[in-house]
Amino acid sequence: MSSTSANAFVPSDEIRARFSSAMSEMYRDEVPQYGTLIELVADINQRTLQAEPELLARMQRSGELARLGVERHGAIRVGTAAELSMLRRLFAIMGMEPVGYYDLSVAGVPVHSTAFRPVSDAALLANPFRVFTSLLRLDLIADEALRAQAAAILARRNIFTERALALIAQSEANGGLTDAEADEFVGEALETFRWHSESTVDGATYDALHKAHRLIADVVCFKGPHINHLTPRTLDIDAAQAAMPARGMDAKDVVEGPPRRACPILLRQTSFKALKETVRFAGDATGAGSHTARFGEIEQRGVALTRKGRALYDQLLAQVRDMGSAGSAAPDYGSRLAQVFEAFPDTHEQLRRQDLAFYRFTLSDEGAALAAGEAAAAAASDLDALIARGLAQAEPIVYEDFLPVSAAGIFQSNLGGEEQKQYAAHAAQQAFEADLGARVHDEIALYEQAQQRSIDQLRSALRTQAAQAVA
Ligand code: OOG
Ligand code: NI
Repeated sequence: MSSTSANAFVPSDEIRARFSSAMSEMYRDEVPQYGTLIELVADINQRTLQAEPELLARMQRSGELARLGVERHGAIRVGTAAELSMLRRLFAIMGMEPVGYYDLSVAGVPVHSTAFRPVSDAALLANPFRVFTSLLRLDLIADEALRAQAAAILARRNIFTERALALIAQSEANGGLTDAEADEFVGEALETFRWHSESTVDGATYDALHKAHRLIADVVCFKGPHINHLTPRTLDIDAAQAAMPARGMDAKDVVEGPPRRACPILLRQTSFKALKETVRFAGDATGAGSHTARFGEIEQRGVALTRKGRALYDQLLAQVRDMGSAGSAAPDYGSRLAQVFEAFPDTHEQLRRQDLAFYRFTLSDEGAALAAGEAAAAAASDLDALIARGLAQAEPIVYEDFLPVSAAGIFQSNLGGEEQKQYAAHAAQQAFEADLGARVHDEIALYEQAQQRSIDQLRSALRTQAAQAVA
């Protein structure tokens, strides 16, 4: 490739931004209630920022304010290894790589999943769009004949357009896509995620698969992996949850994840429940059936936790669940959650000093103005000392990933009812990666590296300052 044509390629961040906005537009058309949710979240974010000038200032500093409005994730479910690995290639064109492994079988959902997302600091800041992607585990269907039938149905479909496949291959060969090709690619990729109200199977087949698990019917009976929700980021999920019914939304009973805190950690999520939609089954010209799959979700993101912090989170959450159910049948869930999580430190100072959460360290204005000798000494001193002296500051690194227990709660509430299937829980990460055709990134390692990079940059800036002043 000559450098001139390479220069004409559209950056992957830009393709991702175009794709995520096209997806959002398509979903708003398909599911008007999602548009209402977006408006609600925008209102609440604006009010929160007005009420919390400190939050506003911090988000401005970190560059996060600019991405707040485009902040979202989506989710899809596929049926075969071939579909999953082609999706990996499709998302790679948009700078999205598989991060994390989520075993949902523990929660009675016969899938395992990863999230395709940008990984570098700059790419995340440019546009953080992620797609939670689940692969159906046919091996968890007990009925052998039904399992074979599902596999045969899946083997017959092709979820990608010819042109999308050609553009993926072309981008891989050439190292990118031109402006016109990128637009074409976005349009073609979108086709894969579109809703199809016509099922590829007859009503009896749908019913049989549905009976095995609603999710199996959702994956197997349609032409493609329709996007099943999109998720804007809210700065106050409790306010958004409370405001949903007034805007006509049937909100999920509980907010998933940690309780409300002064220092938000990880991820809190809630959704409006999936809508019942009309579908037509193959060979059935007269009657129309229905299918429930698509919903809208909101998320509030907090600081990413270290392995130690995550272990504490998992332990406390398990404790809350051991005390009773997490569903609508448990009106005391919120208070149990709040009570147990009192054991999780709730100032950024404590979270950082106890090595529970990740931070991005930057020089303060004072730090950047240090004279040569002082800069040299500062470069060698430890971070706590620099922070105590006001020479450096620690900004929370936002958690960009998902939580398996929360994801299970989101799945469950949108599968209708309190359906609980028992599967022998066994994570199958290696099998998943073989199907994907790649290893998934270890999400915690990514945060560790981001924190370390910020420390290296801070020290190197101080050293440069020391050297320059001497010269
Ligand atoms: C995915 C549910 C998981 C989340 O935000 O945790 C998810 C699905 O229902 O396909 O999106
Ligand atoms: Ni989601």
